[in-house]
Amino acid sequence: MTPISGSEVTYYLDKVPKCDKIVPQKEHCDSERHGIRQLQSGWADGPAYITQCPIQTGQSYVYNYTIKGQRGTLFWHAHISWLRSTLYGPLIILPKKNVQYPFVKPHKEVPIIFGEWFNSDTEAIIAQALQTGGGPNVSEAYTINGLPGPLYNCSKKDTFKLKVKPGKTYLLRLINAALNDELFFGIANHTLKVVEADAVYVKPFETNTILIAPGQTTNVLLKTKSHYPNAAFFMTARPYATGLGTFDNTTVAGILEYEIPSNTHHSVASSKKLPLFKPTLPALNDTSFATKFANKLRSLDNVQFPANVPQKVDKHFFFTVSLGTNPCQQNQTCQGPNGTMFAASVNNVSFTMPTTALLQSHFIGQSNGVYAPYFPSRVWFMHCHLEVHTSWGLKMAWIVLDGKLPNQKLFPPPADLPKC
Ligand SMILES: [Cu+2]
Repeated sequence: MTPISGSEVTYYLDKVPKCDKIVPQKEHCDSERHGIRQLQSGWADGPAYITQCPIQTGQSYVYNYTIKGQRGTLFWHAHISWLRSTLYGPLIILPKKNVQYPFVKPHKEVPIIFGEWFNSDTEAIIAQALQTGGGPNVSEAYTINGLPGPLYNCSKKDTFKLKVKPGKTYLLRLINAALNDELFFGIANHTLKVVEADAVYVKPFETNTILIAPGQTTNVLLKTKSHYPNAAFFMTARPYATGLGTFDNTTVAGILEYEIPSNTHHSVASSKKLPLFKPTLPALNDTSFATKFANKLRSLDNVQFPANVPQKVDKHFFFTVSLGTNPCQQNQTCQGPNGTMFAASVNNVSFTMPTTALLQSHFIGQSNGVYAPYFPSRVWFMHCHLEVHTSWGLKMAWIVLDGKLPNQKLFPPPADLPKC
């Protein structure tokens, strides 16, 4: 499989509605703009069989929605089965014109998107796992901007290189688009300043390593060394894993390279022999680091960017999220723990995908057997972003009824919404 490197889509805030267009190559597909608040545009949210039927083979579909009150790094990805393994890209919302970042203006902005590389078809991998009940085969490599880097066999020429100038500040927009793995990331001999997470500004803090879960984004400032360092620096990512299952225990590396100053006498040859430093990442199961890192994330909460969280709770919900097993069917042998089948659930229910989109089937009024009791005005898919857990059933749908106010109602679906 060949990863499709994401084309960069830039959105400006609060202007005319913008669209993005996903053209699937060979399989049924649909895509989600991960993290966009779809205000009265729930039909454009994307998850297959939740807010729409999949885009059929050879077809394209244009999503039409307006972004309001959001800016930062998000990403878009396919949202059916495991197709997002190759179909994803950055979605960058710039601040409104003349609105500054709440941090130093970067010299340059660079999206860095982590992916997961499989040598075989990911649809076959998950189909096999669901049949046998065992854990799916793990990926062969991780990638940075589609490139696995020199720590894998024969991949030296497929290395992401970030060329920088001394004494500048770079904004790295980190996105974890891997399917199943939380990742540590660091750059040798450099400190990162975290300034944003999931398109929300945070209280800046410095760290050598960041931890980023699949589906998350983190913006960091990288201040380069004041002088040409006569060295190059690996930037590496590898998983944080504490479970019992198997996982891809490999390391992806890119290289941070300083531009050779024009007033010095470094030849091209000598630049190739530069020492290459490697970052030290936490141990694979360093939960103490993970906890400390998560505890540092605080909203910026200043006058310009207040943390306006709801202070009054109208209704409390209680959820249990679990990873467990189902018994093996008779006359079958299963490859889950002790001959069982892996399963996951929310409130002890493993969600089974419907065959018609929940939102659509309802709105059209054909809810026989698909969705019966009420009129769901909006449907939001809540699921684990470790895709294997979602496949095992760790997913559910929220149904939001129409409110009394005009802006609390769902519009009719777009006329060209794909059909099941
Ligand atoms: Cu997502």
